[in-house]
Amino acid sequence: MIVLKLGGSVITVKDKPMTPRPETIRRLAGEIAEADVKLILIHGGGSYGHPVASRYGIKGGYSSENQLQGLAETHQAMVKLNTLIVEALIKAGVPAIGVPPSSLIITTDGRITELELQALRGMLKIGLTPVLYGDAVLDTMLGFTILSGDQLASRLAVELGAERLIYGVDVDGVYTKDPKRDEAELLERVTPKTLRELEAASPTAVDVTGGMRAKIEEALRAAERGVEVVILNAMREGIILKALRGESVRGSWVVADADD
Ligand code: IP8
Repeated sequence: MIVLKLGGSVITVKDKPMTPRPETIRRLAGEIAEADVKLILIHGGGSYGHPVASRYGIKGGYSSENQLQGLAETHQAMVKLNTLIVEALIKAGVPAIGVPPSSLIITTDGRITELELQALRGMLKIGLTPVLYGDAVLDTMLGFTILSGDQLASRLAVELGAERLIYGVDVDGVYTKDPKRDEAELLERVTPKTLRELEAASPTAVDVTGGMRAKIEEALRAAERGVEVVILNAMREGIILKALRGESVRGSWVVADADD
């Protein structure tokens, strides 16, 4: 079984509220259909979930009653995006089913502490492709918060014994510097040590590019539990198909059991 997380910047135009990338979504749905593997798909919020969540301060938890409206709107924005993805998959011939994380998960200070897996296990067993997303969820300390698709993907990969976890983003992987601003080198292998070095040498490399630091930290959690983890560029045509098939692709492999 494979867990694939598609970043919000891949499937939406990040700086234009509620703007999807229908062509990219269609292409990716086609690649997933062609790969024909047992899969859980998770997607990020992009220009759907993030603007409304930040307007109401949902991540920081409960501070006033009018945030409840914001929480509802955040979730609904994600449901809309999820519908676009699920519909594209169904059209491509994948028996995809949208699953709202807020119904299965409770966090404690932002980390998943309750996770109901029965339905997901059953769906995978009969050959359905569950499609989840970063969501507004209840939190035992904060009241509510935002659960990132990155944490969800890593946790599901571990709990469901995935052989591979693929993070599809809009850059080729982890760079020594911010590739959108500076001349930078792609790291084909990322270890806890590389992460520490990156943070010390070039904080923007791990911070600016869509929260790369948090992504690497989540990736390492799965790698530590034996999952093969790769961060790659889902904007490149055909790369998701190859990665799902286990063929070699350009990207950054995240490994925990390094000899360093
Ligand atoms: O884009 C957060 O998921 P992410 C989604 O994976 C929301 O960080 C609801 C903002």
